[in-house]
Amino acid sequence: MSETSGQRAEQEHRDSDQELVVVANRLPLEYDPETGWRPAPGGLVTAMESVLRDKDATWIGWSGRYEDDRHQDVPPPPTGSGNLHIEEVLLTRAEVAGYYEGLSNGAIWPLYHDAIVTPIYHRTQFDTYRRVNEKFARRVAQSAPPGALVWVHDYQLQLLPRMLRQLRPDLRIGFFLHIPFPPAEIFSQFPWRRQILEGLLGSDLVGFHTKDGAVNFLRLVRKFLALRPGGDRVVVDELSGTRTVRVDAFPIGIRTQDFVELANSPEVQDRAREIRADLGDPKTLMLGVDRLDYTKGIDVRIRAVTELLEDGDLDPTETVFVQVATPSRENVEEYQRIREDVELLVSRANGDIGKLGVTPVHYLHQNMPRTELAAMYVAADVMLVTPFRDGMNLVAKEYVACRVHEDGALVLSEFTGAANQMAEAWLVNPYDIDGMKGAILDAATASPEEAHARMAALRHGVFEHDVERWASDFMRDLEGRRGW
Ligand code: ADQ
Repeated sequence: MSETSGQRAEQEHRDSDQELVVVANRLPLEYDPETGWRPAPGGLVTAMESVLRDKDATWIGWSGRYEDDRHQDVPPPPTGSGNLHIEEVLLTRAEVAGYYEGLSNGAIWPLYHDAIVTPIYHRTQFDTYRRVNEKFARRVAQSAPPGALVWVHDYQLQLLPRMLRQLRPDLRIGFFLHIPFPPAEIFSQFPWRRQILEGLLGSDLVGFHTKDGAVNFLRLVRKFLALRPGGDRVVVDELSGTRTVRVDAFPIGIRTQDFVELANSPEVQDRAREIRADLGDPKTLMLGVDRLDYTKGIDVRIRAVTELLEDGDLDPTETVFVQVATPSRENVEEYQRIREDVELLVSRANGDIGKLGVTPVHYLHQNMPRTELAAMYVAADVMLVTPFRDGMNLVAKEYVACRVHEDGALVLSEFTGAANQMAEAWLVNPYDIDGMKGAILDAATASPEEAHARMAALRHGVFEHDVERWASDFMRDLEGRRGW
């Protein structure tokens, strides 16, 4: 199934010879003192690989080097690899603190995730956010060939499309938001809401994961900019005449084939058996895999599992829960707090329900190679994905892709973008702990027939909507091949 959509994507990329410029906060490279610059792991890089494979492209982003410390012996990143040209934007420490850690991760991130922690609005940080967006815009304006396609990514760069259009009206600009776009009741509190909406409308195409995100954006444009969107289009007046902006949903997927191959490999199969054996061959192995972020609902998930074990609904001698949490944004205070909360919950659970030689909750605060992650997915009987809010959630899709025998159970929060496409999962409201406990128990004790029926349907959807389809749908609309 994925091959069909992959072949279609490749054909479509070959059909277009316009050059592509990708703009994102980070470059797809990272520096390792031992080996030098190497490809950075991460969702965006993987997602963009299929688009970048057959096109001449430039990727503009921050490398992680600071402009004001003379790079402490870190050499500049290579400017090219294959047909991808790399352009580094250097930021000062003050810029990173204000633009990235401050406004992006202290204000926009929580606001766009239902304000589940209080967003902090600092005027000086918005000023820095604006200046860094300008810096990126100037760099793109200098580098982009005439008439190029520019694909801007994510919440750190929402002002950029308008700034870039003013500098380079010849470019075709697309913007994709990887996180949710909130409804008016929440978005309206943002002190610089007009600037954000106007910034995004500098694009020709604005993409979200879900229809809800697109509808929220169109409503806000009507409310605060007094524009009258018609369907998925907004007509904006400019000095040079009117211009049409298209707004739509493009649900991201994963590279399904990669996960299938990994899951089928003898190395991963062996490792999965080893993991189960190391955990004492439990009857039920439950798994959570997330960046350690307060939006992911790791804390409520641990509470729900702990209560099930305490109540005796699940037997602690036969059930093991493994939570993998990737270190994330450790300079932001709320992230230090969630780490402490999670670690306290894990140690309480083991203190209360564990026995000598019986550890019901395992917690790994570390990054993992893809193969190890795939082995975890293969080993786990039940996958728990319970965010309070999530743009899409790729972990849910990765687990499903790895279940090559069409078994296993996915418990999924209805507040993820993924839930729109994964109705056959055990859907839960993470704010309702009793409901969540019931769903986890049902998933853990489902008949093999029910689990199989659900998993087969989930796999169909994940293969159908893979990342190549996401990228080719977005590119097709950006190039105007769908007709405007
Ligand atoms: P994230 O919030 O980072 O992404 P998610 O979509 O789940 O969330 O992607 C996480 C990725 O990191 C997955 O590919 C996963 O395999 C990987 N990962 C997690 N833990 C890991 C570990 N310990 N070691 C190695 N890899 C690990 C943002 C949005 C999401 C949206 C994506 C893509 O918040 O809603 O789905 O972008 O648009």
